[in-house]
Amino acid sequence: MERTFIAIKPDGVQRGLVGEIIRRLETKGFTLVALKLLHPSRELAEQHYAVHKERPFFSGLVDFITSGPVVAMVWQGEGVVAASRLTIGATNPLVSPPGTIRGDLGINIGRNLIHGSDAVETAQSEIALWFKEEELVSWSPTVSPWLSE
Ligand code: IDP
Repeated sequence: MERTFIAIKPDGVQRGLVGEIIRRLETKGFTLVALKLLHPSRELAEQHYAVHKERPFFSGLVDFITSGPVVAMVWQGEGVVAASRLTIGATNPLVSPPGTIRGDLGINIGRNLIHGSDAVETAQSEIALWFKEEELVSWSPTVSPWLSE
């Protein structure tokens, strides 16, 4: 079953939106398989956003992600990588449609609340970066027959 890495950024934690964001992912039908609260190191943040290291916003982004606690999670489900990106919404909350997490709750591109892996391969490397194998819990919700055919 497909898995993705999702993180509630420091603005989401500071604004008290952890419960609301997790509720949206749970009610969509994704399965939570790992969760922890941590204050990311600069090294972890730089590795996570390595693809953006030449961009002008890189150091501000690393400052922001390391500015407070982050909720790191792994979610599982059919097509969860692409489907959770739809639930999360566009990178810029100002143009993210209502109904999406960023559209309903986000402020602007530099304070967009949440990260979600953009592809299956990225998800695998981000999960390995943020979690140890033994932190992932394999389980099947008892509602599974009602979640997929
Ligand atoms: P994504 O988070 O929707 O996948 P990416 O383009 O991968 O978007 O960018 C990663 C993160 O970098 C964004 O979520 C946002 O926090 C930040 N970011 C992207 N573009 C800008 C920008 O132009 N200014 C400030 N921050 C940016």
